[in-house]
Amino acid sequence: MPAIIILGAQWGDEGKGKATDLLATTDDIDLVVRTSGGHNAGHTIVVDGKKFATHLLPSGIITKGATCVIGNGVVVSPEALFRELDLLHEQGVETAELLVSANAHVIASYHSTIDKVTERFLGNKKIGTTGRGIGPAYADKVNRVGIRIADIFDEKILTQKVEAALETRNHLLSKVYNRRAIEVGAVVEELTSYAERLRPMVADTSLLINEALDADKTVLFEGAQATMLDVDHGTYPFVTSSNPVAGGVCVGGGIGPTRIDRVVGVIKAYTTRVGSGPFPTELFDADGEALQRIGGEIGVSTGRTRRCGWYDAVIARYATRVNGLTEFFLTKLDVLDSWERIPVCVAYEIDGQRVEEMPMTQTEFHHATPVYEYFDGWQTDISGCRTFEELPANAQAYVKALEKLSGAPFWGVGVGPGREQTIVVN
Ligand code: 2SA
Ligand code: GDP
Ligand code: MG
Repeated sequence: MPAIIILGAQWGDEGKGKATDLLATTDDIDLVVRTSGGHNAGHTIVVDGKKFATHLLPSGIITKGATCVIGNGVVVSPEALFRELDLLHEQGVETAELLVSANAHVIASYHSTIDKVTERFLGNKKIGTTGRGIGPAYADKVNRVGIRIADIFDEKILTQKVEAALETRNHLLSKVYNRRAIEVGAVVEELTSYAERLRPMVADTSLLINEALDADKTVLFEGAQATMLDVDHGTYPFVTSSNPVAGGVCVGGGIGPTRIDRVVGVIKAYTTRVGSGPFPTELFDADGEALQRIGGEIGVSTGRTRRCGWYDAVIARYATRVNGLTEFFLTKLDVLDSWERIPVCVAYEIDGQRVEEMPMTQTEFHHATPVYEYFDGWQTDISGCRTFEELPANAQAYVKALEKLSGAPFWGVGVGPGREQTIVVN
């Protein structure tokens, strides 16, 4: 299976890092590629009880042997990139080889300033961004005033581009937000300071990925954020500014859709969300608090508490549809160990009507209330189970029911954060 996509089927933090690490370790992966987002992502990998976090770097960075690639669709903060690499080295990790697309867009410190200032300006209408400058960097890209990695190596071109980018930004900062203008020279100096360390990593990553696929090598595309945070298919405007869906992998990696063999949607046995926006199965009671506590639902990048709710099969079916999922990887089943009865949202009720599919408009989605079916819990510790048959009968029935409701087969089930705490079903 040469090209595999791993992506988030809900609102992020489903355990994509663990799924990537698992495949990278067991499937002889040659390349692990990031194609969207930036250091807003937070992936946790637990190996032999030791915890590692990646943000901008692909999770494959901790697996020796694989080459890691940051594709053209990613927004790259060189500062975050080197901070992350240095931290992993301090932790004694022998990192994999890393290549960065010459065409990836750059996040400079002013993007993060604009992100935070804009959020403050929005007040209670804020998106709840990570404050990492992701939205402003993608806005510059689409506005055709972005700075790309290749620009860092030519000071004359870089200066012209920074001037163009800051023209509108400074107008907004001084006239609307009453802030001091950002100086062109300071941004140029900031970015050129990374040139020397960055240079050996820069590559034509689209060519590299396509050549690897031509040579029948295995390429793993590691998703960041998730389907419901997609700028086109998510809960707009409460989304990130990129396309974390499967289609985004083609654009952000520079490959055609015919090259993809498997699309794996990672999905939790319940649902979480960080930041603002609608969330039909969200819980505001003791169950919500218990999911948050038992699941350790805290943002890996910002330390924010994640909102928690029950499994939403409407979202699962939607993720199957917009990504063309070939399979799911179900994570965190063990978090549900203590419940006597587990609700699952099988449909919505919107203005008195039962709705089986994701509604067409955001207004309808804001009005959606969950229709629940209830499943018996197993009330026993499943973290030591390694085969499907070892799971208690009620846990097996829960997994089988979710699979039937979600629209694609379940390939694996996670019963703990460790690499080995996984059950392969199919
Ligand atoms: P942004 O910063 O512009 O991408 O924010 C826009 C929305 O996207 C959400 N978002 C995320 N949601 C879940 N996990 C993410 N990564 C970190 C993690 C988040 C953290 O793994 O825990 O540490 O807080 C992530 N990145 C972006 C964000 O919450 C906004 O709703
Ligand atoms: P990502 O952004 O999708 O990579 O996910 P995060 O790393 O942000 O959040 C997922 C969290 O769940 C991490 O702390 C993982 O270590 C943890 N995790 C992953 N799979 C499982 C599982 O099956 N069970 C439990 N209990 N934790 C898991
Ligand atoms: Mg995460």
